[in-house]
Amino acid sequence: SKTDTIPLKYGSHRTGNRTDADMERWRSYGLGQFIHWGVYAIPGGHWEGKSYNGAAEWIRSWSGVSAPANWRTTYDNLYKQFNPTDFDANKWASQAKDMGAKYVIFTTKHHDGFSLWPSKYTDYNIANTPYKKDIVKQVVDAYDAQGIDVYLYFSIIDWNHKGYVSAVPKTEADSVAYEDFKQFTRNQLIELLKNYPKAKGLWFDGTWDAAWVKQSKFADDLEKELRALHPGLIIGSRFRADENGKRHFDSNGKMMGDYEQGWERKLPTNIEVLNGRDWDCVMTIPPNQWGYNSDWKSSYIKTANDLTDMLLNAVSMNGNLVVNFGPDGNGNIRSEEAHTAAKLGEWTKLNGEAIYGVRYSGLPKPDYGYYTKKDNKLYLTILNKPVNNVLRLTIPNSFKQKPTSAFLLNGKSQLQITTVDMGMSGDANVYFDIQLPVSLNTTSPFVVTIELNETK
Ligand code: JFZ
Repeated sequence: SKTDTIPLKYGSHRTGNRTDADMERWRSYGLGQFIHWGVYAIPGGHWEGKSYNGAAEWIRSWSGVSAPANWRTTYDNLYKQFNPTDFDANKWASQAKDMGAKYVIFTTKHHDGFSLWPSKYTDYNIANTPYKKDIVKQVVDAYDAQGIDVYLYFSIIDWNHKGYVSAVPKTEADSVAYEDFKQFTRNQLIELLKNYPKAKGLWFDGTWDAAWVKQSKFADDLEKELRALHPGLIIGSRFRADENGKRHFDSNGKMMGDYEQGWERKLPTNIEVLNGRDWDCVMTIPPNQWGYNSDWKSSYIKTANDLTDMLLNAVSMNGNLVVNFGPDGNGNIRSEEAHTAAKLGEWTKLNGEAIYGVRYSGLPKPDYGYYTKKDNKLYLTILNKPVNNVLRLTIPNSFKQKPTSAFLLNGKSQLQITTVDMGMSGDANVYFDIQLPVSLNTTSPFVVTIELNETK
């Protein structure tokens, strides 16, 4: 509903969502996996015996670690010890498949600048570790073999590159160095797309620096170049800013990129705020740890049920939920994460119909759970089972379809559904009651499938 009132060269180049097959596929994923892995997995949130509460992948920047004597000589030399002998990409991929993930976002390079592929453009890469082998290639091939689409996470922030700066360069020397950094960034991105053509998209991060925000022309040209190199490429809204420094949405309020990437560890509370846009939510299992932190004891760890709730919250509003994993320095996925993935997988295997390829139902959200919809099927995932075992459906008159029958999705047992006459004239809704079996004694979310017919 926004009109382009401000002329822009480097704003959004599209109105509305993409309609091609690649984006349709993205839209049907429902559940994804994020993996944060790099040399920060070695310290695992601890440095010289001290525990750092911030996100473990940021440890290089915390005071104490960031003292020059430390990071130049110690953190940036961790790669010389990086030898994850237990790493098995096929094991990760089959675990992701069992969880029900349809796509994976993998950190090819986080803020520290360490490249998990043998990049020609920096020595700070996997080839120069004792491990030597290309990790990005193994991840791409293993996940692809399992039918899981791969997206490459790439941080524009690069603490290891000499020309990288956060603030707008002030001196001539800094500007020259920053130009060199921009070309390095471009080279690495082209290299990634050429090396790993199976990748479906790029997931950008670390794009908030004032120096990068100023690069509207460079970033716009680069995005076009990357798209031309890799038709169908999917890029989120967190890559570039327009010429007025607006990120995610340009100065006219139009989204830049193919989907909204601003839902980081948070979920929209209603469909209206999304304005019909595609979006994903990336979620940590602890409150805020992406990379491996050996100490999870001091904070709340989300359960598989918590994640199921968030997954339904996302898909009920046309979004994807991406659950993060932080493997340790040896390449193992920690037991807590493996357990949660397995639990979530048990649920997605039984109830996949309610989460994959579904859309926003068009109905108001019920208090006891979430609706998702596909064609003439409405799925009601219940997280708060009513104590009277009756699900009252409130269907606005404006909703074109009406319920005809109801089933428990897993088990397929039919449930009684009755029309409720409230005896109120001029009511904007019609009501239906679904009787749940009184014997249904479950502590897990469950799905009721409601069949709909067309009504006038
Ligand atoms: C960034 C990274 O700094 C972090 O380490 C992790 O990789 C995460 C996925 O992305 O952190 C962010 C990015 C964006 C917001 C917050 C933290 N944001 O938009 O609120």
